[in-house]
Formats: sequence, structure tokens, C-alpha cells
Amino acid sequence: MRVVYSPAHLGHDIASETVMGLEIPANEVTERAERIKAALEADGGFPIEAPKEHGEGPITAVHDPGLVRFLAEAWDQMVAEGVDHPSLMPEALNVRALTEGMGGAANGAGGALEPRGSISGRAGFWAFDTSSPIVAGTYAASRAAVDVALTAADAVVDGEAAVYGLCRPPGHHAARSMYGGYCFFNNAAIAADAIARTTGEPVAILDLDYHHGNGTQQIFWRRGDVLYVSLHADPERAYPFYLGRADEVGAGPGTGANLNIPLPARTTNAQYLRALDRGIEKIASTPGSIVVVSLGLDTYVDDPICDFALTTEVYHEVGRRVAALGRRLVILQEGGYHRPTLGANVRAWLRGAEGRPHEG
Ligand code: Q9C
Ligand code: ZN
Repeated sequence: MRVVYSPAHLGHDIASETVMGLEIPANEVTERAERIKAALEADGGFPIEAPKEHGEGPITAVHDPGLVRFLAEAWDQMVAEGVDHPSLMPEALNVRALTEGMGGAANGAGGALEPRGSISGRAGFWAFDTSSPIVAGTYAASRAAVDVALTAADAVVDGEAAVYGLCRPPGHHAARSMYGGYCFFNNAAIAADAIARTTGEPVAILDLDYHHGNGTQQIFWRRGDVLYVSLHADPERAYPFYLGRADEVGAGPGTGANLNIPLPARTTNAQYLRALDRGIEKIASTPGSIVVVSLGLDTYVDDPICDFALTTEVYHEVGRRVAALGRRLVILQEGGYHRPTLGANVRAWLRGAEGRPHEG
């Protein structure tokens, strides 16, 4: 299977994140992508190629141009303001309820207007959480991750059965006009939108990251041409908390084109495979020939920030069942934080999708 990878991710080199105000060692680190790359190289069956530049057009097709401008300018503004922090993190978030009941204050929709002043205020306008640090290389890395996704998508549109895009940073939490959840641009959404536009066919997204892909759901909420199916931790207990419930089914032309399957703590291989079959059936019931897979391995039993109980063997079976849909696959990396097994887990999934045995 062809693999698309860019070393530009190394510039998004973050040391720490904050969780409920506590500073902890970062989870979404450069080592993740390097481990995956090393495991695929060692396998011998995964030729690695560089992404092609696709420009800003496919990004602003799904994201607010203001978000792109902010991310492009953020680090330089930090430096210009003399804010000598290791990374940029907002101190106040643009929460909607701040202007609740104020009618025409701020803007007509009751939200704040984009501030163009201090970097702290700008960051808090575009961020939805405080666990997604920005450093000098974040923008270049995020642009490269989009190019990785789009290059993988091009190859599949051109006829490849399955291509893996080693995206880092991940993307599925990034909303139309907000970054967060370690994500800056929504790689899978940008790829799915580009595929839908170039093929004129409906596209399905199957999100297998432990966390609900709130950004992807939001971007396609009103679209009937891009189906979003997600298996994830119940947001009653897990990030991103405010989206991911089973009754969220889409709206307008997108009604019925959003399927959330929330799962309990300690979800086992068997429970997961049953949920997966439901998701696969939903995709099989809709037209289209390409599926974009948001592949997170944070469902793994030993993941340090998650609570499912999946094992390496089941990833091979998950890949096998997804490929058995008989559709071409654009497989894009999302989360997965147990670094010692991350490479083996990705490799098992991809070998399963190719119909190769788990080992050998
Ligand atoms: N205790 C992805 O997997 N919260 N993003 C961290 C750590 C943010 C996960 C809490 C989790 C974001 C792509
Ligand atoms: Zn995740």
C-alpha cells in the first residue's frame, strides 16, 4: 500500500499541553509519526512518497479563511509581541454565552467579532480548547498534513484501492472556524470535500478515532453528499464533551447522513466489532465508491488518555472488515498516543485492509 508522509510535521514540536489547567507532557508529539513511519518501513510493503502541494483552495472550501490567516500569522505575532512562551495557548475563549441576551452587541448572531489585536485574544477567538499548543512550525506542519491527505485522495480518485496518509497534526476535531483537540485543519474533511467535488459522487467518512470527530460532523452537518459515521467514546464522559451523541443525525439535506455510535468505557474487541458492523452497514446502504477513514489508534487498551480495551489483533480485523465494503479507501491518521505500539497497530490495520496476514 502506498503511504504519503512529510517531514514537515517535525516542526510541530510541542513539549507540553494543559488538561484542566494542569501542565502535562504533550501527547500529540513528533515521535508518534516517526514510530508509524519506522514500522511501515520495516514491514517492506509500504512505499513512502512525498505529498504534492495543493494550495489554499481546498482548505478554504471547508474552513473559514480567517482561521487560515490566523494560523499563518500566529507565531510571528507571538514573537513580535515579545511573548516569550514555549507555545501559544489562549487565555480566554470566544464562548458564545458571553454575549447572551445582548441582542445586537458584538455581532448579530450573538457572537464576538474577530479581534485583530493581541495574539492572546486572536488565539482565543479561533480556539475551542486549551490543549492545542501552537509553535513556530505548526502552520507549515498543518499545511503539509492537508497536502498529505489530498495527495492520498488523488491517488485513490485515480484508481488505487487504498492509500494511507500519515497526517500529523491530526484533523478531525478542527471545525469550520475553530482549532482544538490537537487539530488545526481537518485533513479528512478537506479530502472528502475535494473527492466529492472532483468525482461528483457521494463520499463516506468512517471515523474510528476514540474521540468523536466534532469538526467533521459540523462541517458536513447539512450536506447529504458526505456521510459521516463515527464510533467513539460517549461524550458524557469523554472529550469533546459537547458533540457525539446518538441523536445527532444531521439537518436539512444532511438529515440522516450523520451516524454517531457512542461506546462505553472498557469497550472490548467484540463490542467494538459489533458497533463497526453497524457503521459499515450504514455506509453500504448509501451510494458511493470511496470511503475516507479517520484512523485513530487511541482505542488501544493501553492508550494513556483513553479507556477502550482494543488489542493489536483486532485492528487487523477492523481493517479487513472496512476493506470488505468493496470501496476504495483513503486512510488518514488521526490520534493514538501509546507510542510503543502505535506503529504495530497502524501496520496491523493496513495489512488487514490489504488482505495480507497479520504477521509475516
Ligand atoms: N487527558 C485526538 O485524538 N484532551 N485528539 C486531552 C488528556 C484532548 C484528542 C486530555 C484530547 C484530544 C486527535
Ligand atoms: Zn482521538
